[in-house]
This record gives sequence, structure tokens and C-alpha cells, in this order.
Amino acid sequence: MVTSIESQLLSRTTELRAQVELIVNSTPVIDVHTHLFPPEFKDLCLYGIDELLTYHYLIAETFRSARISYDQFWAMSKTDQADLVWKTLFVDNTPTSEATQGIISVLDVFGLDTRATNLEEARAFFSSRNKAEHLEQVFDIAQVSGVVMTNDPFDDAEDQLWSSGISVDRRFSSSLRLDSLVNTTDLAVSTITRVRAFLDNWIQRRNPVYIALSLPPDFNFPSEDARDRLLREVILPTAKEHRLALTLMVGARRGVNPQLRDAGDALGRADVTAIERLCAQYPEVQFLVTFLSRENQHELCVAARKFSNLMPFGCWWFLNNPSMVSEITRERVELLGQSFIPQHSDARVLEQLIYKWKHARRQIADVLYDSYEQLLHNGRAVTREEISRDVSRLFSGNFNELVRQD
Ligand code: FIX
Ligand code: ZN
Repeated sequence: MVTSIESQLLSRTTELRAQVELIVNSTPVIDVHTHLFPPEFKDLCLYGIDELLTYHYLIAETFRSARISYDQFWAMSKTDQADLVWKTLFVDNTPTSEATQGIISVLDVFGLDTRATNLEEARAFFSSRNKAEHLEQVFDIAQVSGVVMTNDPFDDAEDQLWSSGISVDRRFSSSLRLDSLVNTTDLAVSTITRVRAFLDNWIQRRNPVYIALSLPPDFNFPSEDARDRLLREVILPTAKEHRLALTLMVGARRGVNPQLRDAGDALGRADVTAIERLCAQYPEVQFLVTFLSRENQHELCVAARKFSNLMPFGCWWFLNNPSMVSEITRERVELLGQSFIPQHSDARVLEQLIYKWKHARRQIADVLYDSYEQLLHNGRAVTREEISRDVSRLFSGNFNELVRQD
């Protein structure tokens, strides 16, 4: 039976909202940047309440309210640290920050007491879980079809695991993260040749979906430094030769407070024109780019309008808060339509997939609804199929097209 297009048009706002929410919540997403590892990676695969509570976002927040020195905190065991985080942020205070609300979302989804005075019940629950079944359930709840890992080719622990012949869960794709290479300064010509051969070999064996690099706010291109040489002589030629996209994450100021360890990084406003010059000089390379500073977001959208090899992605780290996700996603929809990747989770602990995607989907659904509602007001209604097509493009289509290696 052929139904006329008129009968499929969502011209009532209540029905439109219901359909947008349904589609956004049920469309599988590819998580394009995480720090997750599959169970085959043993201790590198983090899950459970103690790992969740000792996430560096929560450690930074704990130091703002607990009276404890850095040395005292780092001398504690992981379970004692988790107890302190729970008491400080969830018992003595109300968990209103995004990172604390994330813990509440995770406990709630598993039917655990979100007002508990200690972690007994949560610990018993997570330790009773079968790892493989737990992973299935988390991916299912989060509606995540695949995640991209962050793989350091110079990390011995990781290398030993790869080399032990494990077969990696197909939902976990690898990415070649080159921060540790860029932080070295020894750049003899022989080193460049050796590094290129080493990376070619790694790529052949590990089959990454892209090459990635995080950069400080003062990143410039071109420039007279060792990083520029590595980019021109190693990273860009490798990306070109293997037809791999280059993911650039710009604006992290590392180690602003080293006492906080992983929680000690901050951000700074960067220069988007450096990315414009890269995109112009290397039109055959696809660039996936995210900036850490709120102040760079609008400029990134405008740059993406000028270069079709530039794909903005994610609301990274300090921007992964509902107010920022809403603002940035609105800006992107208004300037780029559906030609961007709205979010990545940056999850380090498995169950974070649940809250990071639940919270992101809520903001994305709101933004999309408002945009379709405006379209309706301006004279055009959309259909369910059109909403599905748009959400699939945002959640997986844009990424799949970019990393296609044919
Ligand atoms: O450089 C990165 O990939 C960052 O995402 C991390 O280094 C950071 O610690 C983080 O987890 C942010 O969410
Ligand atoms: Zn990350």
C-alpha cells in the first residue's frame, strides 16, 4: 500500500517531539573517541564503581570540598579513594555537577540506591557481574554500536597485549595516537625514516581507523618547530599513504596542576586559522577536529563551511556539560546542517558510556526538535524517515564515510 507523503508529515508539535526523542534515543551511535579497552586487554579494561568514582573529573571535584592533602589522597588505595569521593560529593554534598550526575544515572539504570550512605551494595553488584555479559548490557543500554580506542604505539603494556595474539572484540576499533611521538624532540633524519617505517608496520598490524594527536592552545601551522617537522615529514605523509583521517584535538594545557596528576590539565583558546591552513594545504587528507575552548566553537563551524575535508566532532571534556552541548550543537546545526559529528564520550570506564550517551542524546534531541519545529513554522514539515536519516548521518554516517578505506 502506498501512503501519500502528506499522511507521513509530522505537522503536530507533540507528535514531532515524541518522534524526535524516540529516534534519537534508539539510533545506534559510533563513539568516535574513547579511552576504553575490551576485556581482552585485561587490566586496561576498566569497569565498576571504584573505577567510576576515581575518574579524574571526580577527583578534581573532590579536592574542592574534602580537607585532604594531595599526598594523603594519592597514598590511599583505590577503594579508599572511591569511598572518600562518594562521601564528599554524594553524601556530604548534593551531586549537581555533570560528572556526579553521571554516577547517579549509572546507579539508577542498574536499580542501585542513588542515596546510599556507602558503596557496599554497588560493590557487591558490580563484582557479581560476568564481564562479557556486562559489556553486552552496557553497549545495549547506551545504544553504542562501536567505540574507537586510543592506542599508543609506544606503550609497552599495550604492545605486549596486542602481541600475545588476542583477538579484539570487533566493536572496538583502534586509533593511532601520536602524542608521545610529538612530545619527543630527537629528530635526526634517520629517526624520521625509522619512525615512518615503525608507524607503517603498526598500521598494517593494528588497522587503525584514524591517526590522532592532541595539541596545545599555541598550536600553529606552519611553524618553525619540531612538531611542524613531524607533521610534515611523518604524520601527514603517513595519513596520506594509508588513506587515514587525521584527528586533531586542540586546546589542552597539560599539567597546569601536576599535583592533581591526570586531573591536572586545563584548557586555552587556540587559533583556528592553523587548522584552515592545514586543510587548504592537504586537501586530500580528511581532518576530524575538536577544540577544547568554548571560544573556538563558532570559528570551527565557519572554518568547516570553507573546507569540506574538515569534520568538527564532539564536545570535548570541559565542554561535555548539558549547557555547552546544547549551545555548541545548536551552533553546528545552524551553520552546518547535518555535516558534523555531534558527540564522542571520551569514556575511560565502561559504564560511562551509559551516562555520557544518555545525557548527550537528551541535548541533541532538544536541539533537533527545535530545529524541525522552526522548519515547520517556516513552512515545511518533516517525516519520520527524514528524522531517522538525519540522526543516522550524525551518529554514524559522517564518521563511516570519513574513515572508509576503499
Ligand atoms: O587527550 C585526550 O584524549 C583527553 O580526552 C584526555 O587526555 C583527558 O584526560 C580526558 O579524559 C578528557 O575527557
Ligand atoms: Zn580523550
